[in-house]
Order: sequence, then C-alpha cells, then structure tokens
Amino acid sequence: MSESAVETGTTRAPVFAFERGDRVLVLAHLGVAFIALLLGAAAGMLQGLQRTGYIKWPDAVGYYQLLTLHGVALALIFTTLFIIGFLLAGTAKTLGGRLHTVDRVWAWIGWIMMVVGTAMGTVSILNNSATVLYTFYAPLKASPWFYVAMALVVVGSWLGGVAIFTAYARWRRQHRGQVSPLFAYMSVATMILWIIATLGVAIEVLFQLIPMAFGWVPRVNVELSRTLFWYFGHPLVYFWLLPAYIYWYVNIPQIIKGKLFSDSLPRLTFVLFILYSIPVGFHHQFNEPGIANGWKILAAALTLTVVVPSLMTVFAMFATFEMAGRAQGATGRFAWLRKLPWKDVRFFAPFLGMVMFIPGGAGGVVNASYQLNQVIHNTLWVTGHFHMTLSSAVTLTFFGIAYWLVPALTNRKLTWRVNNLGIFQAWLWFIGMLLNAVPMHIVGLLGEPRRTAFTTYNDNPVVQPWLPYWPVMGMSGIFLFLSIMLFLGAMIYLWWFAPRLDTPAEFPIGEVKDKSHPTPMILERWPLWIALTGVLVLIVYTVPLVDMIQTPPPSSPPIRSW
Ligand code: HAS
Repeated sequence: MSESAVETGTTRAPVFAFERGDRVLVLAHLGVAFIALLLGAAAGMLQGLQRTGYIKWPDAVGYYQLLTLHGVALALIFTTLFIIGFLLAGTAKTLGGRLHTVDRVWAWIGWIMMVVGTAMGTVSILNNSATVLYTFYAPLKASPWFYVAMALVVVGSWLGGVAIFTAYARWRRQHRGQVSPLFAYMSVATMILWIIATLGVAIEVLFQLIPMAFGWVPRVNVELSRTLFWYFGHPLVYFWLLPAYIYWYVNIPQIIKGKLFSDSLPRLTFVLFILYSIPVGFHHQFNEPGIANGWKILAAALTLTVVVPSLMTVFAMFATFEMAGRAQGATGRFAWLRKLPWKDVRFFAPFLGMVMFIPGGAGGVVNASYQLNQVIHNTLWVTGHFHMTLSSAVTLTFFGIAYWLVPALTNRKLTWRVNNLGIFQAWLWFIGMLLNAVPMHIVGLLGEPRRTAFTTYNDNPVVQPWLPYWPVMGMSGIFLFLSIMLFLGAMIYLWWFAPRLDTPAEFPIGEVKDKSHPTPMILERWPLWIALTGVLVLIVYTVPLVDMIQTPPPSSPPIRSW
C-alpha cells in the first residue's frame, strides 16, 4: 500500500498510488468500456438521424440493427465494464490499498469472459444475425451465439463480483467487529443486487433462449420469458445507478471540500435498493395479459417504495452540499451554492447528472403509477425517461469519475485545459440530452410509439403533431456524438499523453462529519438482507410463475422478423 496525504490549500487531500496489478486490471475494464461507448454512440447518432427522417440508409443497414448495437453496446457492455472497473478501483483503495492475487485472478477470468462475450455479441449484431434489440424479447430469434455471448458477459460480471466479495471477506476477517469502509460496503451491495437480479435473465437465456435458438425446442413460452427478463430488467437500472450514487455519497464530499452527512444513511439506502428493486419487474408488464391485476398493483406499490432511497439521496446530497459550503464560510440561505467547485469537472459533470435526474426520476414515478402507465407505455416517453436517467444522471457521473480515475491510474495530471474541455463536453452532453429527452416525453404523450423505424404512417393526421419535434431529436444525436468524441479524445490524452505526476494522484474519499452515532452493525448482516429479499421475491413471483408454467399461454414458434 502506498498512501499518504499532501496539503492542498486548506484541506488535506488523500493521495494514492495503485499497485501495477490493480492499475492494469482497472484500465483493462475501462478500455473495453470506452470501445463499447464509441461503437454505441456512433450507432446511436446514425439510428437517431435515420429515425427522425434526416437520412435514409441503404436497406442493407437496418434501423433495428443499429438500434440493437446502440442498446447492447451502451446499456449492457459500456455500463457493466465501467462499473466493475470503478468498483474494483475503490475496493482496492479502501480495503487495504491493493487487491490480493486471488481477487485479481477472479477479476481477470471475469474480464476475459466479458471480452469474449462482447466480441461474439458485436459480431452477431454486425453480421445482422442478432437484430433483437437490447431486451432480446422472445419469440424473436437471434443467432444462438448472441445468447451465448450475453451469458458470457453476465457470468464474467459475476466473477468481477466474486473478486470484490473475496477482498471484502478478507478485510472483515482481519477487522472483526469493525464497520467496513463505505465504498467497499456499497460495492458489495451493488454486486449482491446484480447477482440476484441476473439470475432471472440467466435462467431465461439458458433454459429458454439458447434451446430455442439452437432449434432444440420448437416453441417458446413468451410470457414466462418476458417475466424472467423483467425480474432482471428493473434491478438492472439500479446496477447502473448505484455506482453513480457511490460516487455522489463517497467521493464527491471530498472533492467539494466537505464531509459525508452520515455513514448509516447511505448504507441503509443501499440495503433498501436490494430489498425493493427486485420484486417490481411486473411494472414493465402492466399491459400484458396473463398476470392478474393484483400482482401488478403490488408491483406498483413496491415500485413507489423503491423511490424512497432516491428521495433519501436527494436529502443527503443537499445536506452534504450545504454543509460543505457553510464550512467554507457561506452564511446566507443559499450562499453555500456559490462555494461549490463549479469549475471542477469531477464535480460539475455529475452535478448536471443530478439535475437531470430530478425530472427523470419524476417520470419514473409516472411510469410506475399503474393507470398513468397506460398512457405512456411503449411510447417514446419511456425512451425519454431512460435518456434522462441512464444516459444523463448515470453517464454524466461516469464522465466525472473517468476524468479523475483515468489519470489517477496512469499517474498523469488532469490539466486545467482538459478539465475545462470536460466541463464543455458535459454541457454539450446535457444540452444534447435535453434536446433528445424532452421532445421524446412530449411526443410520447402525443402517442408516438417507440421501437419503431421511421414512418409517417401513410401520412396519417395523427403524425402531424409529432413532426416539429423530429428535427430536434435528430439534431440531439449530433450534439451527443460530438460530446462523446471530445470525451474519448480527453481519455486518450489522459491515458497516454498528459504530463506525468511527481506525486501520486488524489483518490477522493470523503470522511463522515459526525462519528458520534455508531453505524448499526445489522446493516452489515448480508445473509439477513439477502434472505428478506428472497422472501419478497417469493411473495411477488411464486403464484404468477407457477401459473405461467402450469397453465402456460399459447407458446410461439421462434420468429426471425428481419
Ligand atoms: Fe425507470 C422504464 C420506473 C428509475 C431506466 N427505466 C425504464 C427503462 C429504463 C429505465 C432503461 O414503473 C426502459 C426499459 C425498456 O426498455 O422497456 N424508473 C422507474 C422509477 C424509478 C426509475 C419509479 N429508470 C430509473 C433509473 C434508470 C431507469 C435510475 C436508469 C439508470 N422505469 C420505471 C417504469 C418503467 C421504466 C415503471 C416501465 C415503463 C414502461 O411502461 O415500459 C425511480 O427509481 C426514480 C426515483 C428517482 C428520483 C429522483 C431523485 C433525484 C436525485 C437527484 C437530486 C439532485 C440534486 C442536485 C441533489 C425520485 C437523487 C441539486 C440540484 C439543484 C437544482 C441545486
């Protein structure tokens, strides 16, 4: 371990040098994530321009093929690799300063599986044998190798989780009775949530989609496959969100020269996410037959409870910001806002993400409300919702992380020029996302369906009110692609060309303000939280699943629709 503290102005900033083994491991994860980002962003811009009528492709390049590449590369590959890299970095730092060989071996095996899966999946999409979108709903039938690829990515990600668990278990054995470091605790919670969630999609892929795609079974139970997918699909969004929350709770307080408002509150928040995020998948299936209304109402109620930990986070963030500002001398009611480091991309990019998460989260509450969902389901509103949440709140936070983590790993300096470029790039992304997601919400309310290629529905009058919004949505793709190009350019510079640092870089880990209230040890009793989650899952899913299996709806032969 090589950790010390240097004086920077009025605060002591902890600096940290990664061991070579950890540095290479984390960079390997981030590198693949950035390649996926490039592919997904290019596909996103092209399909956006095509969908809004700006360009017309030769028939050989299908809209749905580009949309599949966009969704898989960004929502599944970029996120997973980036998240595991980030969690491994923080685990190494907070659990003794380094990962042990056994942790690294697990993580490398996982990385290899994810890379092989990514390559196989990308080839299947590019050769047009897997145009099934990122949700790969049955009975759409992709090449079996696409499903094998997705299985490799999922199992590989589990091994990344095993690396985090082994490091954490070792630390706890060596520090009996002590509360674990917050970053590591939250990483463990994130990976527990991920593993419980992915069990659903793993069962779907192994027992339904792979046999269907290889032709071992003639038909597929569609309702069951969608239920297994959405059992996974909703907690998936918290697998994306929780690493962003880790950065907000743990790293940002140090960056803004403040302290954590509480140690227990973020832990409780993460436990609540494990408990409530999983048994709510039916809210993606409100409009599907074959699931009794009572289960859907229960899912709606539970979904509203999963909003609570995010509301707790709003409170904690405002408290953290205000405390930091006041500690630096702010006195007026809102004067603390002026003390925040607006010129520091490590704070500013995630802050823009937080701002966008306010309407994004409110839209989620609309989606979750059973009756209102009837208005927006399968419209572009939902696409707008996840561009405000995943593509804005989460992605802007990942930008902020990358501007700090990449130079910290390569021992290079985040120069003020790159910092300023990052602020510009974050603005470009934020404005691009506003131009993208706000019109999507509006045309969604006006009834425009999602997951549909460009069409004017034979110039039906119903399309008229949508038309003014199309050029704006199309243009947003250009803003967003430019922003990604700037981001990747900055990453290349920080990886290979930025000036070297004489002392190790800063690894911002915030301290807790008030340690007088000890953190309840029950929050660290994982078997209890996993068991309670299991009980909730059993309550919500047992009857509907048994019903779907015992009295299955008419199944469908696999279909290749392209
Ligand atoms: Fe969602 C559909 C409900 C959050 C992603 N969601 C989706 C899909 C995706 C997605 C990808 O109930 C589409 C899937 C598909 O392809 O079909 N979602 C919710 C609810 C929440 C929610 C209730 N979603 C997310 C997050 C995502 C995400 C997070 C990605 C990361 N969603 C749904 C439902 C559907 C759905 C239905 C199905 C719709 C359908 O019919 O198909 C909640 O978790 C949201 C809670 C969030 C808040 C906001 C808190 C705000 C914070 C920022 C504070 C700001 C500060 C800054 C401190 C309540 C924490 C200070 C600011 C100053 C101005 C000073």
